[in-house]
Formats: sequence, structure tokens, C-alpha cells
Amino acid sequence: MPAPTVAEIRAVHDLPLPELIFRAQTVHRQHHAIDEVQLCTLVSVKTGGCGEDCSYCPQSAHYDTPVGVERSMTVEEVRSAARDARAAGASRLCMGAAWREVKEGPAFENVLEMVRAVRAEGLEACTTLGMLTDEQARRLKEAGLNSYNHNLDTSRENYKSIISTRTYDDRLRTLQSVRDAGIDICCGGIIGMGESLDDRCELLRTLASLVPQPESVPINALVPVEGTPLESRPPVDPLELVRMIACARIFLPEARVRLSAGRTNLSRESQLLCFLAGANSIFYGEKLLTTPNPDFSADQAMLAAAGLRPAPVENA
Ligand code: SAM
Ligand code: DTB
Ligand code: SF4
Repeated sequence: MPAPTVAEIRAVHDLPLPELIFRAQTVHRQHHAIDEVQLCTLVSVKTGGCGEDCSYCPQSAHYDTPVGVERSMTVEEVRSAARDARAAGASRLCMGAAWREVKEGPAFENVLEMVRAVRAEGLEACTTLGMLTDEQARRLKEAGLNSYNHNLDTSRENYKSIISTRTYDDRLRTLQSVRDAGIDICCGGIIGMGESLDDRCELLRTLASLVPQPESVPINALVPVEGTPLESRPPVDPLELVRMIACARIFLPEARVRLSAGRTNLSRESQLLCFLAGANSIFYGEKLLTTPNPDFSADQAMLAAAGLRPAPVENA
């Protein structure tokens, strides 16, 4: 399939909702098990004090938010989080660090050890650590890392109004290092930051034009946090999230599309509409990195009510 244009994506995005969902369902059924949802548990291995100025992020040192700088998690704490996540039915543990980039030294060695521990517990391991060099990506691969999360967040044009301390090209360079090391790419974005619908379609165009396309695409609804420049953004309309997810499904047919941050503001039925539109992954566990997420039991009940089952671990 040749890479779509923004106009083509926008035309699909604006279809009547029943038609859009029908098309997304059709693609979903061709490429994925229709009753399977991947459950990924997040842990914040290093919280707060980040040097970047991402306007949405409570962990940026540039803003006065309720999130402080915390001590890093130990390898044993991560191992125990992996055990709990697996017991609750998760197939992947995603480890986040509030870093601008990975620096060589004990903190990185520790992350490599965490990756090995998660793999030893029989889970897929994902990390999101900021910018990486080729060599660091290779070492993560060697430790057994399955996937690296590094979001493009929005369109290239809008990026400059959200973050000033790094560029879109910095982001693309790290994605290339991850790809070259043979690690799966998890790359998506955020809606609800004041971007236009064309900005959203442009983000999808960029994601869809990566060769190969990302293996997972997280779609986050902004969680406005007090003290950040985006603290007063109005809540995302759930149907806008449904449209964004449907377009991700249609234009990135093989990817796992993850209904990501923002689920605590969604009804069970809005979330099910997202699944109908092609989402087949969620973050699973009481907390995202610093903000709340539905608890395990609420998600288990939702999935059971809808007849959906957790995805098994891949590449065990
Ligand atoms: N520091 C690393 C980085 O930026 O790549 C990893 C952690 S960072 C918190 C991971 C992603 O979380 C960001 O790229 C952004 O898409 C998402 N995120 C952060 N704060 C958010 C918020 N308040 N609402 C929604 N998504 C958010
Ligand atoms: C992603 O796209 N969303 C996750 C994960 N990748 C690392 C993070 C969401 C963070 C929401 C705000 C917080 O909890 O700090
Ligand atoms: Fe730092 Fe990541 Fe937050 Fe940006 S999103 S401030 S890089 S932790």
C-alpha cells in the first residue's frame, strides 16, 4: 500500500461514524483476532525531574506539578512488579524513565538488568527512556528487550508548540536506532492538546509512512495535570478518540493499536466503541506513570462483559 496523504486520511477520519467503524472492523478482522486485547502494565522506574519541557508532562522539571523527583526503582522491585502483572494476566511490562536521553553508567546498567529480570519472569519487556544511541539500542536488544516506546506525539508542524527542547528529527533518529537494533517500535501520540484534526491525520500519515510500520501505536488522550502548560485543556470527546483509533487501525493495519492514557474519563461503553474501532491493547494496572488508570478488577470485569480475552505473551 503506498503511503496515504493527509487528505486521504482526513477523508476517512470524517466519514459517518458507522461507515468508519465498519471499515476499521473490516481491516481489524483481516489482520487480528477479533476477541483479543493485549494487556501492558506500566511501571515508572525513574520518576520526575526530566530536563525536557514537553507541555503535557507532569514529570518535566520545567513545571511546578504535584509530581516530585523520586528514587529509582530497584531491579527486585521491578521483578516483583513483573510477577504481579503476570499473575493479573498482563503479557507485557513497560518500564518508563523520565529521562531526556539515556546516559552511560550505573542507571543504564540497572535498566538492562531490569529488562533481563522481566524476560526471566516470562513477560515481554518494553522500555521508554528518551533518546538512544545505536550502541545503547543494541545493548537493550542483547538484554532481551522486545519493544521500545518513543512517541511522535503530534504533527511535525505542531510539535514545536508542544516541546522546545528537542526536535521531530531527534525523535525519528532514535526510532531508526531502535529499528536498526531489531527491536519492535511502539510509537504513537496524544490527542486533546489543542491540535487540529489535520495535525492528527498528519501524525498518522508519518506513522503510516515508516518502513516497516510501528508494531504498536499508543493513542493517548491528554491527561491534563495541574502546573503543566496544558492543565486547562478541555476533556477529549470520546468519539474523537474513536475516530483517531479507527484511522490508526485502517492506515496501520498490522499494528497493535493501544487505547492508552485517559481511560479513567471514559465510560465502559466508550471504551468498547474504541475496541470496535480496532483498539486491541490497553495499559493495565492502577497507575500509568504518575496518573491514575482503571484498577485491575474494573478492567477484568469490562473485558469479561464484552467477551474479550487477554493476549498471550509473544516471543516468550
Ligand atoms: N521520557 C521518555 C519520553 O518522553 O520518550 C519516556 C516517558 S514519556 C512520559 C512517554 C509518553 O507518555 C510521552 O511521549 C507522551 O506521549 C505520554 N504522556 C506523557 N504525559 C502525558 C499526559 N499528561 N497525557 C497523555 N499522555 C502523556
Ligand atoms: C504512552 O504512549 N503512554 C504511556 C506510555 N506510553 C509510557 C504513558 C502515559 C503517561 C500519562 C501521564 C502519566 O501518568 O504521567
Ligand atoms: Fe521528560 Fe518524557 Fe515527560 Fe518529556 S514526556 S518531560 S521527555 S518524561
